[in-house]
Amino acid sequence: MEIWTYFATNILTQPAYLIGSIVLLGYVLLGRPLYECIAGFLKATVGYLILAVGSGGLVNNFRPILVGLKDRFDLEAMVTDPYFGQNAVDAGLMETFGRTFSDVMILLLIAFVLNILLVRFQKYTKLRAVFTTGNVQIQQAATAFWILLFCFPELGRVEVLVFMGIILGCYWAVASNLTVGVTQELTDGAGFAIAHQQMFGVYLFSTLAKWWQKSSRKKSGNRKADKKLEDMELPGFLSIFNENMVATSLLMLFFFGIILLVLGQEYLIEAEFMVAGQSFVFYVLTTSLNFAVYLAILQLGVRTFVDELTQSFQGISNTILPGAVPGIDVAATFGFGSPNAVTIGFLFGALGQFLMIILLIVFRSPTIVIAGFIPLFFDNAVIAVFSNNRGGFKAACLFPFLSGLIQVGGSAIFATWIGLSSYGGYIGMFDWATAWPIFTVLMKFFGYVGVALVVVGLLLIPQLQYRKNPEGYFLIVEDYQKYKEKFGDSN
Ligand code: ASC
Repeated sequence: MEIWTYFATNILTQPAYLIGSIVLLGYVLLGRPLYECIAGFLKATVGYLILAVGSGGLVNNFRPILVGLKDRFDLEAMVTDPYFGQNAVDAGLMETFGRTFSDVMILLLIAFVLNILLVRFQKYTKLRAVFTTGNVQIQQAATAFWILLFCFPELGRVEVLVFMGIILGCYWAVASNLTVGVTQELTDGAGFAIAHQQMFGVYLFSTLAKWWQKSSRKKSGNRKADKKLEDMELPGFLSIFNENMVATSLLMLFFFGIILLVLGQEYLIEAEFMVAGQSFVFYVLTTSLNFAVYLAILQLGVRTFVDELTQSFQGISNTILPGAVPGIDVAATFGFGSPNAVTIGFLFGALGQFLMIILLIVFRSPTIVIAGFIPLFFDNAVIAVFSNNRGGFKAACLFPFLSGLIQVGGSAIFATWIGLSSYGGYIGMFDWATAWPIFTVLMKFFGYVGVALVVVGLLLIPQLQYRKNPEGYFLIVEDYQKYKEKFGDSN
């Protein structure tokens, strides 16, 4: 157990080292010389750490600004953010259920091993993805623990671990597997899937985007599709938006300019965002431009490690886990497709979230939501990236907007029902405002039968995917170029 805890604390829950180790193992299995294995490990780990600097920079700079709205106006509100969600679970567990949760590492062991076994027995399970994003697994485990106690307050320690291990292990394997095809399509066969918190959302909106593209082709009669963001050339002064860094800077200046103005200089000084005497104009400018800075860092990180991962994973998928792909952080997709989609997704997601927050206030919802940065940005940006890739620019605007509405509406209703809202936070990510509430309804109303329904229902999903194209289902990960020749590049 000590060895496992050491591994889980330092590697499994630290994706940079987990991805680095996977690359190392992959190269060793490929029989590469030791110095190449070490170089691969270093490049992958450094690349992932760079990605973490980018995504951490975004989170640490922009989350406090959005949460500032709560302080500034003294609101009784719940923040939708995975870290706030985890804190809320910690704060409420003892009072609500008389429990503490210290078995996270054992839980991760059960779920991780189950995920690997499900992929190992792929012949029967049809599962292809191994979830490697340990930092989000912990947040999800905390929320799932609360949900399980809400459904089964009497459950003993061992039963909790077994149920959660099975449900989470299946969710990670199945939902990540759902994104394999669309991610191969986006990245032209980079050989990874998404392992994060909006995997059902990515699949849902990618499917809708494909359908949208088909119907807009039909309507136009001449097989003209909606344009993708990267194919649009804006004319005249608008052409400055063609350049991603300029577009991001201008749009964020507008977006955060308004929010910072609403917060006001006085509050910003009082809350120590600014120091007295500092120029407000330049503070707003620097803060907004930093968005483009961190985004550029994030994309550099992706470029640094994805190549290594793609090559080295062949070593693993040729030997110990045939037909497998690693599921990695959603931010890795921001290095593909149109970089402007990331910005567009964030803004339209914000529009949807803010509209739903206004509706909550108008209809006197018992729970008011403050939009947390992580669901707002990472969910909606990725939904836009995939929607744009399949459905074009309009889909990249509409779907994040819908997702924004759903994230806030779903989280407000669900967190109120299960009692987490009164502790100030909820994870708020797309799957946790949609799929998990459905699992919870099943378990709450059908008891153990409900648990079985969730597990069987999840395990059926890859079977249905496989049925749709048995010939291409494994080929898409084994040899994407061959897959494209056979089936075209849209699956
Ligand atoms: C999350 C979370 C983060 C970010 C990061 C995105 O859900 O907890 O820290 O998203 O994984 O790169």
